Amino acid sequence: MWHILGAGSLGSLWATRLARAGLPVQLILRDQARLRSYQHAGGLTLIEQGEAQHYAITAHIPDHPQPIQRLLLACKAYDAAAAVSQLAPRLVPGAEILLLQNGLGSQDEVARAAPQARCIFASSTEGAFRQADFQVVFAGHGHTWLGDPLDLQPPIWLEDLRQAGIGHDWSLNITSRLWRKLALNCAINPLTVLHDCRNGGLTEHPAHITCLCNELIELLHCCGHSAAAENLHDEVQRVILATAANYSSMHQDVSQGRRTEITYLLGYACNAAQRHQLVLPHLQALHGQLLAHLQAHGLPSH
Ligand code: NAD
Ligand code: KPL
Repeated sequence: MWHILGAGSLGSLWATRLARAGLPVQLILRDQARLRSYQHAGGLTLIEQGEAQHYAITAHIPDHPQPIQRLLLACKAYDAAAAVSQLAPRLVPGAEILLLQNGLGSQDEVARAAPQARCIFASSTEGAFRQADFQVVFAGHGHTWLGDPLDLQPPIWLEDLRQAGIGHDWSLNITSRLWRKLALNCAINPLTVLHDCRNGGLTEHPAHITCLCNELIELLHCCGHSAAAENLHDEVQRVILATAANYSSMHQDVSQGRRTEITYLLGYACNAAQRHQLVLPHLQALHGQLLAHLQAHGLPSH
């Protein structure tokens, strides 16, 4: 049984594809009110290339008594630890939690909240957004890397993902992958917010991007992730051009008045720099400006 917490964009994308492959799926929704509106919708709708398919997946709330062996955690990084703490009494010994959160920091928080479980980290380039409640659009096909820094043995359920058509690879260095994605996000996302532009708009700020990349490379080396630093600047430029017409995820969050994952992205990078007594003036200034921008827009700065 796949228990999936969070019927947002990624949770719905995973739930519908697993259910379509005939695999048993149960959604865990926040509370009775959300469960009632889900029941009213009658299930999840996945919209792929303009085609909508409906999946009547069963759902319950966190205090349901059913034990959990395998949990897909599909909430935002800032909700992850609290969500898992709530479910901790239901996790059987040897339970596995698959963590879809972007950035770094929430994985350790979850591991502390559920020490009895095996935590498998994911880094995904898939893209999905909610068109309406319980209706998700599969916007960008991509790939998901999965790994466990404490146990290099892949779990048997990777076969379920293959069956569901979820493109994936087992990574022997998932932490480095997460750092690489975090570095890309730190070089691109905050600047798109501060300049209120699409990713392509950053081609007008090449010197600033170069300074940020140099500091991120220094940080990655210092944190023992030299592989994640390789050709970072080239990849940042490549991503800016390849996604020129898109708004970054952080820009979308801010423009829609949603809380950002700043603590787990730029905030995490700046904290790591501080721990290593590294002075990274451009990154720290960017963090300060982003915090001020969020506060000025009435958004949480954590
Ligand atoms: P989302 O906001 O669309 O969905 C999160 C869902 O979790 C919401 O429905 C929320 O109500 C629910 N939730 C939170 N706490 C809960 C709780 N205690 N119990 C039950 N439900 C709870 O978020 P998303 O876009 O799916 O992103 C999830 C994570 O995946 C983020 O870290 C994001 O950065 C990452 N990610 C998203 C995408 C994407 O395209 N959407 C791509 C790559 C990575
Ligand atoms: O992942 C991204 C995001 O918008 O969050 C990209 C497209 C890589 C930009 O940082």
